[in-house]
Amino acid sequence: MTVLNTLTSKEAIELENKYGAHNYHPLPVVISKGKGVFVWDVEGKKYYDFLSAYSAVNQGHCHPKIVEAMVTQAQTLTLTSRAFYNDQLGKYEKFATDLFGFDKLLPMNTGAEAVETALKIARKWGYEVKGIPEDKAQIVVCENNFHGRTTTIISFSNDPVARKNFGPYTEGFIKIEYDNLLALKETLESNQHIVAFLVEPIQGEAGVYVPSEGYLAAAKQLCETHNVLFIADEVQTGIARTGRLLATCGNCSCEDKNCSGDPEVKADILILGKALSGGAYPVSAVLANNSIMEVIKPGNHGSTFGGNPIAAAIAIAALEVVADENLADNAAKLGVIFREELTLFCKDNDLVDSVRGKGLLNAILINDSEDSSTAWDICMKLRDNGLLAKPTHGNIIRFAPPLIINESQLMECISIIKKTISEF
Ligand code: IF1
Repeated sequence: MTVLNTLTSKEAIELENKYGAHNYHPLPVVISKGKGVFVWDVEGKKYYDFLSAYSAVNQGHCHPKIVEAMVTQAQTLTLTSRAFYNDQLGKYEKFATDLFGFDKLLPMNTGAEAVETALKIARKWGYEVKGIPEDKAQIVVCENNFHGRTTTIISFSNDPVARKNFGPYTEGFIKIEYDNLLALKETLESNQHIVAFLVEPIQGEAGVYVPSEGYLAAAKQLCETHNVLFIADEVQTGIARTGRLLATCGNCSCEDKNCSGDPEVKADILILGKALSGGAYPVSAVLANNSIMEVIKPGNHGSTFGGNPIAAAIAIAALEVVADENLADNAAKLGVIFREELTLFCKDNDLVDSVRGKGLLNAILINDSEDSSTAWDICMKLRDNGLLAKPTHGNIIRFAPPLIINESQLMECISIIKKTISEF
């Protein structure tokens, strides 16, 4: 059988169903082109993208500056492995460490790999700097976390779908309630072997759960008191998504125009992925200061593709776009409008319970049971009306457009969302 260039949506879906593993349940739409905030399906229908590849495409689809960096580098040098130096990686490491305010960066490819990297660094730091006895290191994590899908990461997930029948599980993790400072305090006080606290500044997969004001700063303070590393997983919240360059902005040098970061919350280990590449390429990174990062020695960790020249060139361009186009400010400003408009809508609509989020990472709660199909049905109708979004946890719909969206586009999308839901 020949795989034709021009498939219909139906044919493309059938191919994936037949020849691909069924590890996803996609919305039935087959996208073949993207530009800015829009994507087009193979039949030429245009949609607003309100998922942004799970926040990887913050800079918008096929951003010309990112594509240009990618193509130019692809025509020059793609991969050397880390057995040799390449002329792009150092430039990128300097650029990113200056921007985020850390001494060093360790480059990887996917978010899960970067999380794994952070866990390894924290454990090694625990043994070699903190003086934890061999094999006793513990890392505190939060209930309902999402940090990726490797065997170790799913070991500390409490989502049965992600976890069941993938054991035996990796040891060394203590789970506490998210947004609960007392739980963190008691755990840190009662266990001398804790090396790190791993946390999402906003829990994405859990349904865009924003913690109480001051939670992260106080958690960081508790970690400092107990000589425990505060690891921020900003794979999803980072790169301007929540209205600042980072949700845990620390003393990064991202300039006032892009950042109103809370100076009290600076991670000891920062994990980035997704929009670090603007969605053009898998690029992830772990950042830390020398006192932590220097526990990693040659041979301790790495990846064939991590730090490759294409990734480095793309990441610089992707970060420049965030600053050049004031994406953090735009996300902050439009996020306020989005939540105001939908909060008003909730008041007269019984189907939408509430809206929550920060910047342009938002979700609505559908007033129906978790196992109902209402949120899915709404997403199908949104699709028909030209807007793509996806439910999470059954009754929650996440809305995360590219951060380059403008106010009139956002208003149009808000009216599509209102009209669609009103029809239910
Ligand atoms: C999927 C959600 C988003 C992440 C955080 C690490 C990773 C992720 C905070 C791993 C990945 C994804 C992956 C995705 C669904 C998704 C997601 F629905 F689960 F919550 F973004 F909204 N840390 N998040 O959110 O990064 O290895 O995937 O590059 O399809 O599994 P990765």
